[in-house]
Amino acid sequence: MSDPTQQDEDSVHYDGPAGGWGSVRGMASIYGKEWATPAALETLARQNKPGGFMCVSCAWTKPANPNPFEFCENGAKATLWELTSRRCTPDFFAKHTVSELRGWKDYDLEQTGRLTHPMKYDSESDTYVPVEWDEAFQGIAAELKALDPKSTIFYASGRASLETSYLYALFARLYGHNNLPDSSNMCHETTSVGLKKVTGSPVGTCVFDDFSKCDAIFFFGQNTGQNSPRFLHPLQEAVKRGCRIVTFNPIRERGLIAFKNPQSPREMLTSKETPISELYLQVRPSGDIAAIMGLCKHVLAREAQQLAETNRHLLDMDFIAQHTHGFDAFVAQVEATGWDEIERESGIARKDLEAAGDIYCDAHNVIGIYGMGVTQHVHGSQTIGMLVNLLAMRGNLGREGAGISPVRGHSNVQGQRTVGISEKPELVPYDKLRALFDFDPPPDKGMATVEACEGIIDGSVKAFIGLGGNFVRAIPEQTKMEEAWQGMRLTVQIATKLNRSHLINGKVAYLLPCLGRSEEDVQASGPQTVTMEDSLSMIHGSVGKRQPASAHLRSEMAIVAGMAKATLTPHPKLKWDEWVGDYALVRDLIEATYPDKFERFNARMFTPGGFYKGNAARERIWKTESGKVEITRPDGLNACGFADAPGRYRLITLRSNDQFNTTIYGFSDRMRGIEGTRDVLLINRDEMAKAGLREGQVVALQTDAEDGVEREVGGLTVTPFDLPPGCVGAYYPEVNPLVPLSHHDQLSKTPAYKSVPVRIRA
Ligand SMILES: Nc1nc2c(c(=O)[nH]1)N[C@H]1C(S)=C(S)[C@@H](COP(=O)(O)OP(=O)(O)OC[C@H]3O[C@@H](n4cnc5c(=O)[nH]c(N)nc54)[C@H](O)[C@@H]3O)O[C@H]1N2
Ligand SMILES: Nc1nc2c(c(=O)[nH]1)N[C@H]1C(S)=C(S)[C@@H](COP(=O)(O)OP(=O)(O)OC[C@H]3O[C@@H](n4cnc5c(=O)[nH]c(N)nc54)[C@H](O)[C@@H]3O)O[C@H]1N2
Ligand SMILES: [Mo]
Repeated sequence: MSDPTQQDEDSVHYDGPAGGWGSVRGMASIYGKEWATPAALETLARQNKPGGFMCVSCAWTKPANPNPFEFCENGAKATLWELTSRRCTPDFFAKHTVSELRGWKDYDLEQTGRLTHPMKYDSESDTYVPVEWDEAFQGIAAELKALDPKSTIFYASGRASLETSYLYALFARLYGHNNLPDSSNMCHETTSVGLKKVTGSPVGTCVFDDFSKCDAIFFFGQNTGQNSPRFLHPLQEAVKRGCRIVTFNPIRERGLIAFKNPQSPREMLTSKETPISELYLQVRPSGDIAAIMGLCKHVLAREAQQLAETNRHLLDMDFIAQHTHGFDAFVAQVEATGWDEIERESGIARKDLEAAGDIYCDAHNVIGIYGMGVTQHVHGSQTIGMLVNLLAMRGNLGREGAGISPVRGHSNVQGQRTVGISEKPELVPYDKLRALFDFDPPPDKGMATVEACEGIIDGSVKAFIGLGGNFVRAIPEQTKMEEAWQGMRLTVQIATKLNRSHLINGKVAYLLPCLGRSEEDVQASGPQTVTMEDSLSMIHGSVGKRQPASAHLRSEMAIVAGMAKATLTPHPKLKWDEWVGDYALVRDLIEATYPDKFERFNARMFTPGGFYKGNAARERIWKTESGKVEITRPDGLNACGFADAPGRYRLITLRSNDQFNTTIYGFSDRMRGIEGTRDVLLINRDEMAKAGLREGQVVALQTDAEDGVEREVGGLTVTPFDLPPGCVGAYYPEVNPLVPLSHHDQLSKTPAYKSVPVRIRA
């Protein structure tokens, strides 16, 4: 059994707990670099508080009784990143051609600071030149009017508010398409499709209170300490009251091993830290289906034993009878699956899976948590199905203190889906849109991220608008995409900071700078509030107070409405100017479109802890095909979709502790002990020896796919790291050129970024 306190001594590692002085130092290093205004601390003190502003980092919930400082190291970095005093001005663009900037690193691009002026690409000088807002809107409108709406893409990156997102989706449909890919197409689309298929709900069933009532938590592929650090506080509380935590992750992530609360002076001054996981199992990448199969097998063995000894069931027979469909067929599959196969595919010993299974059986209330380690695989949806199967066995769904809880990414990514950013017309109440705006929304399904990329590559997509994000850097198949991108007629990027996607331009290209969420947004009716939905389906108002980075910035609402007004035929029901003047009017529209979720929206938006959007699955109403929880059977035991072969590794693409997606804050992956560089190839020492590699050697990775495309990323330094056999790790987005576009979850098309077949070229 793997002991959470043991580390592979030979590998680079960080000994300290997550949180602790390291996290304070992490913040301090950013304060030093990016400390912008004396009032930054005041902004941080308002972060994630009722009436305050909602963090632009992760989507973790904002509790009703916040900590004195309800922010984490990474939330502080995200805020300070936005509040930087550096400015990326027209002067800067005059000095650097776009071709030159394309040679810069992601880090250096964003270090230029906040964008200050609307800019248009001038192909003659190969530079961005300033443009007036109205001229930009008219120019964009002229291009859009000349194009077939179905050949255009409106992307959203998961940050823009509910109000802006609602208008953005409305703009797309009025203009004539459903091509609304969202960053969630690259992360939790597996949840939106896979979890919905089996529970009827596209989101998790847990609320905050459940974390104080559960007896065990099972983590699959979610890195709490780094990607949703505020979640460590309720986790620490849970552990202290006896909740048992089991983690499945190929990497021993510090946050799930031990936590020292940086907000507790006592813990900071003593050496006290809270161990988090009682059992930490280093599953092979893509081995979770097998691991959960093992857990289920042990639950069935315990059921048989308990029934024989006590004549009482361990399984929740009432739940299974009333609420599930397909249970018996699944039991037959579990029984037919041998332990040899389970051990081989999961990389975990039977006795360890049995020990984890015992923790599951001995707990009354169990929560299953997952993140990208589950969703970004060829069979990610099937893995979610397996987790639901496991939870269903003992009725751990739709009950207090139990349930399934995917941890979302961007701060409003879940909310964007809720208010209509979706390529699927059936998810949007078209009857309501017809009644409110007098038009017929397009009936046909639109393009999500993978289809959008296919369309850009084959030339059928002519225009791309990006509401935030760094699409070209975040997607798979980057090399081909960058070439094809330049064949588009129009590209528009709405952004706060310069990134690579702004440098790969269509024939006509605009770069439109917007306000950040921490900044004051004053419109005709006065200062505005925007709203978000967090990972636990709570809706919160957010008020920015900081002075905007430049007088020329516009809010995302104003930019979206500006483009829409210039493009669309005027209609008395389309009140773009009034809506921008008072966002409360847009909240009324959201309420009118989704009355069950947003009742009394304006009145409730400052409810401490947010107001709950509701979730039928939590009430045990299953909106699935059978009207019950669908108990599914996986096609096989590995989730990676390819076979093992000599010299072939499963590549995990990783986030460091010093980045937010494609935004690189720095080069310190503190909790993994990797400092000063991101160009590394992580691999364990046995594999190094087998492959004849030495520490510090510089190698290249090549994609091991037989599709005729050569994909290679070089300059990676071999770094010994505690990983399971047969896999390697490297940082996202640097290795994104290695991911084939066709390598995605079968059901939802979420790119399979966590198990890419590669070989090493020395
Ligand atoms: N600071 C910070 N916060 C963030 C982000 C950020 O970049 N930085 N990004 C935001 C976004 S958009 C998202 S979607 C979330 C992402 O947050 P997470 O869901 O935590 O995503 P990752 O860090 O990509 O991967 C999670 C874990 O999966 C593990 N893993 C890899 N393969 C497997 C596997 O096959 N099985 C299992 N069980 N585990 C595996 C990895 O070791 C890693 O620890 O975080 C959000 N929050
Ligand atoms: N290999 C690999 N690839 C991945 C992943 C992975 O794990 N591995 N993860 C995937 C995931 S989960 C996601 S979510 C995607 C992320 O994909 P995106 O969401 O497209 O990318 P981000 O890096 O979050 O976008 C950063 C940019 O957003 C802009 N920005 C920041 N704040 C604001 C704002 O308030 N408004 C506006 N308009 N713009 C703003 C800035 O210009 C910044 O440069 O990447 C995916 N790609
Ligand atoms: Mo994400």
